[in-house]
Amino acid sequence: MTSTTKTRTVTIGTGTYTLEELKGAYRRMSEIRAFEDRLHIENTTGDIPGFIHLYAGEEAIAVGVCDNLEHSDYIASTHRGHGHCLAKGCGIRPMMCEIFGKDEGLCRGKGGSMHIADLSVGMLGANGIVGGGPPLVVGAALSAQYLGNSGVAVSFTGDGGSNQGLVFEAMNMAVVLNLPVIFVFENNGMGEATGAEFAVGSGDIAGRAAGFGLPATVVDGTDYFAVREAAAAAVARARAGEGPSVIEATAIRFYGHFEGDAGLYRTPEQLQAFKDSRDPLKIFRERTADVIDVAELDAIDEAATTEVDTAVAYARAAAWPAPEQVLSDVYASY
Ligand SMILES: Cc1ncc(C[n+]2csc(CCOP(=O)(O)OP(=O)(O)O)c2C)c(N)n1
Repeated sequence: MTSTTKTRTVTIGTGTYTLEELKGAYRRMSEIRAFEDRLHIENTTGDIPGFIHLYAGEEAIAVGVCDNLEHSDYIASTHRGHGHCLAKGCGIRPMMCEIFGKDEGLCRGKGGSMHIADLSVGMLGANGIVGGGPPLVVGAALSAQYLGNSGVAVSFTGDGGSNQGLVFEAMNMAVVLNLPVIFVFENNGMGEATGAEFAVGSGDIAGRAAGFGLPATVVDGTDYFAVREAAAAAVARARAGEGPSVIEATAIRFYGHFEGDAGLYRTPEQLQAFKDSRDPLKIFRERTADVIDVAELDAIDEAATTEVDTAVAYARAAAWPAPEQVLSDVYASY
């Protein structure tokens, strides 16, 4: 790492960042962590309708990718979508209202955790259909290519989702049409309770890209800088009209598959060892230890917790959708 106080920029890996950019990246990861840690507790009250799947442990993937994107670019998420939403710019309060089913939620309380969408920031939606994101971003990228606006579209898909047939169709079509797409595979080693080493044939998700003629990179998804650099290269390639690519990012999810999962497929000791060695926030702190004071990062954590506390209180007190809204937004209108 090198730094200059004159320009206030820091070089980490092959990237150069201002201190404000670094603190912003940490803040976004910290907000995701605070959001998910709080939902883990809130869910036990029974006041959250539907299932929730928490993203803690994978923060560096969403933030490392989305820090290369503009609001005019598109992402398509998964059932584990809160981190992607926050990283792409969805607000903490309207997301919390959505998860609590309230009228001020991003989808007026009708989507809930697994269907949050906010087109104003290019967030096409969380998705209960495993493997559903890649075909969506192929469509979004086709529109960007047609309009010639240099937009890119990114899908996030799990290791389990990587085995879905429509993912392969989407990859093939992206190559055939030379679309500005990045397929990000979040390999957290588990699809529900099934290990990726059992369910992923060959065990090599990124290796499958070669079959479509797609460039692919494998990165440590717990290292913000590794993800950020890999995504920067893929985004630059897509914006330059050089076509789609694949990133496989490895990480560990810190909570169960869904809230309520007994998690019997890993011991508390194994989980603790993962948390000790593969926590993206801790790793970010280590990599920036020479340039950012610990106290500043602690203050960012505290502010994130306070913002989430405020959002929960707001969402709990917020109004339910009016009964007459039940059929609004059910069908698209043009
Ligand atoms: C098409 C489809 N098949 C099965 C499911 C049930 N399901 C929900 S999440 C999940 C596991 C997904 O694992 P992975 O893609 O690795 O994502 P992770 O949960 O690890 O983030 C499955 C099988 C579903 N929602 N959609």
